[in-house]
Amino acid sequence: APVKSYAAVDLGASSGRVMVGRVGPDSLELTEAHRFPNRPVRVPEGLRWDILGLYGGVLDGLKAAGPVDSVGIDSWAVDYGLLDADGALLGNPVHYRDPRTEGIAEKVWASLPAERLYAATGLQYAPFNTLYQLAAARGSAQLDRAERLLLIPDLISYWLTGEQGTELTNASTTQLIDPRTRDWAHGVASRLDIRLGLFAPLRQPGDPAGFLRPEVLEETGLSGPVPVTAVGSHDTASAVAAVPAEGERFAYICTGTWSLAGLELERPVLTEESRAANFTNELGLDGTVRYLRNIMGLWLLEESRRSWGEPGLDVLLPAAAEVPGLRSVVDAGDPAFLAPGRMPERIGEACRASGQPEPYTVAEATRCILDSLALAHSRAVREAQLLADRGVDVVHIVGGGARNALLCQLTADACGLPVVAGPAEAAAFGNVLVQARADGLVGDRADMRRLLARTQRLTRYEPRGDVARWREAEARLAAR
Ligand code: LFR
Repeated sequence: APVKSYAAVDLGASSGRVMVGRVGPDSLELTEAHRFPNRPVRVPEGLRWDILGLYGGVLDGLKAAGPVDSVGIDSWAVDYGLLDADGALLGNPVHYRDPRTEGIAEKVWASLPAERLYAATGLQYAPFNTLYQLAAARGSAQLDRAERLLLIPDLISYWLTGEQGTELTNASTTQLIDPRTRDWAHGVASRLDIRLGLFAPLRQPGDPAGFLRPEVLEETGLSGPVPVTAVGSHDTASAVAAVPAEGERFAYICTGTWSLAGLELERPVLTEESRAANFTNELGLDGTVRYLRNIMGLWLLEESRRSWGEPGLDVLLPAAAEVPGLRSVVDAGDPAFLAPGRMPERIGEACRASGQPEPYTVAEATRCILDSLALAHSRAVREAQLLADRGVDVVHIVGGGARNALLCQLTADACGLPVVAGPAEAAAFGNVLVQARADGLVGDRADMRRLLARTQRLTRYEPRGDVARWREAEARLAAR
């Protein structure tokens, strides 16, 4: 049987990559064709994505990838580019960490109460949900002139193919989708005066999304036709598709810049308790719901390393493993950590405010961050089970953090459950597997997961039985 090749374009908050997946009936291999930095740029108007730079990196990557049977694109969620009536991009896409949405949610809730918004969309409150970004942009010259809004992967796809669409899993992060109908939330949009006509028609993961344009073929040296396939274009949707789990009794944590911790469900949970606990119902493959909580993730460490002069993880992690654990913890779900800058100071301040010692050395600060992440992971896994009435026996960690043995062990300890770590490049795997499935090479979601479990090296961490200490640390935060 043939082995086929698929290019996965995976754009993350700090780097983009083009990976090549080779898929056979019983084989799955991923190699990196090209990796390039994603450096947000601060201009006088605010924090922006260098989208042309990213597109250039994608073209370089496709060239390095060589002949492939199709291409799929995923990226972080919620952000978008606006196009004018000629299809030209109106300005650089705004970064979700840009402060323009400060104070906007309260204004939105004045016309549509938060409770009703949650019941209609199932999306957790985050200041950067596309809905709030559009509310913040209301009346701007750019939005007034816009005829089309394309989410980041859909914009890259448009430039590659000339065709426009709005892929569903990422559309669900706009807060303009009803998770029950998996279609636009018309009532919400009209109430908030958001033009749904800005969005291109919805498409599903697995749908055809056009062919590389002749100019793209020329620039990349590929020979056509090369189809582009819509994948779970939200990176988290692709990553969850690549959780190598068996059955249903598992939780997942997608770790990278963010930690996304939760469950895969068949139906959304839209209760008031769920809203109060800030769980989100994003849409996944095949009618599934990604029921999860956003946790600040390794952003806390990356931002801290930036202000420490970029010490390597090979030095930081062993040092952090040596210092006493659970001395101080912060709430890693707190939006107070969203903006860039002064991260170690802000963490120190949060420790002091909750009556805990401030980390003194870099090793202590690193340990505080990892303990805090593990604690937030365990809280999300526990609360998701209660709110969704679904028990789990194992926690899967995928994404970059799966390589961080200390974080994986601490998460197992805090959860009191075994952790299975890997694959680290989950988003790219999910991207590739959805293309292979559209191509008829793999079967359903369970087959995709079985193929991963059989072919990828996974690491298991057993809990070390000190859950009570973690609950005690959690109480310090709650007492605040
Ligand atoms: C992870 C992610 C999260 C989303 C955040 C912002 O890369 O896509 O799922 O909440 O980035 O878009």
